[in-house]
Amino acid sequence: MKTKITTVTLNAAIDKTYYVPDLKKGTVMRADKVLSMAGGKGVNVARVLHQLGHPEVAATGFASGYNGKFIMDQVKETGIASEFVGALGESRLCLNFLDGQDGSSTEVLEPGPDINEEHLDNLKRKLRQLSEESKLVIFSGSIPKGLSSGLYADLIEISRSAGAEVFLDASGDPLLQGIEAKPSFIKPNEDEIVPLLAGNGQQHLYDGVQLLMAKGIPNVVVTLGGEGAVAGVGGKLYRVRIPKINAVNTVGCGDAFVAGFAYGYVRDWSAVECLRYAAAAGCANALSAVAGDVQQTKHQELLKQVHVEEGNR
Ligand code: TA6
Repeated sequence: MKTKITTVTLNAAIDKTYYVPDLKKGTVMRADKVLSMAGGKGVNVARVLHQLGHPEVAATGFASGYNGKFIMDQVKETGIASEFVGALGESRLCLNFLDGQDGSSTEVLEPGPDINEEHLDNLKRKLRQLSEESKLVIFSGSIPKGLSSGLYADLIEISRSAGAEVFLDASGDPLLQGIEAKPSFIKPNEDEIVPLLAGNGQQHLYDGVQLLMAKGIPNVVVTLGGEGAVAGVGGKLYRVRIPKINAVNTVGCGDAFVAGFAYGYVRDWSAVECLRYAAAAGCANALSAVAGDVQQTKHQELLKQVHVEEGNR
């Protein structure tokens, strides 16, 4: 039986977190501390899956230049199979400025490298091979400039025809087009559900989730930051409630959520167990200084404090 989970990060990054005592636009600021981590959404998902104890995790996507080497080296050192393909120029830096005054986070994300037809063919070949070996393939994050926003739909088709199940965590057009390829899981943002239906409020979110399930997507989750999440799994609706925590850095919480859900999903856990595990992973990530980092002890502790109820209240 296959156990491998492959994550796909088309625009892999080095996530740099700057601790700035008092962030002020238009001034010169000196950072107290800087942390650098291999990132981009799929890389974060891979790292958290590994930290949660999933035995076989691979990461692919585009990585190039000095930054790409940093990303691939760190992925390998973590114990994740690095299966990236090259592109032209430098992989991007994603900068996150944490303000010491109010704890807010301000992100600046570079566009990323140039990708031509040959690079794309290499990625498709690599993806086909990894999908044959994998139980689940998770596509996460933005599509690099110059590539079609329908790309996820094509890649999902490749993975599925090679025998893997597929999760998609994207936004905007890549998500809307990717939905047409019916991935097994999506995690739209609250504001992406809004254009799907008229009206607003929480009931509206449940209607959006139901509509997406009716389109043939069995697992739909909308995370709501400190308010937890609403979800639709196998035709039923769920409300996920999380404890109040003192968040250190919320960047990567969504990725940790996806990793937690995937961990349970490939083990055929119930909807409630998958959602509980996922939400606890998201919360645990917020307690770490770096993006996409879940400590087992914190995760175990938080698991006891997450509550998942069936229904739309
Ligand atoms: O989810 C957080 C994060 O993965 C950051 O680490 C940063 O790299 C960013 O998202 C990239 O998102 P994007 O959607 O542009 O691929």
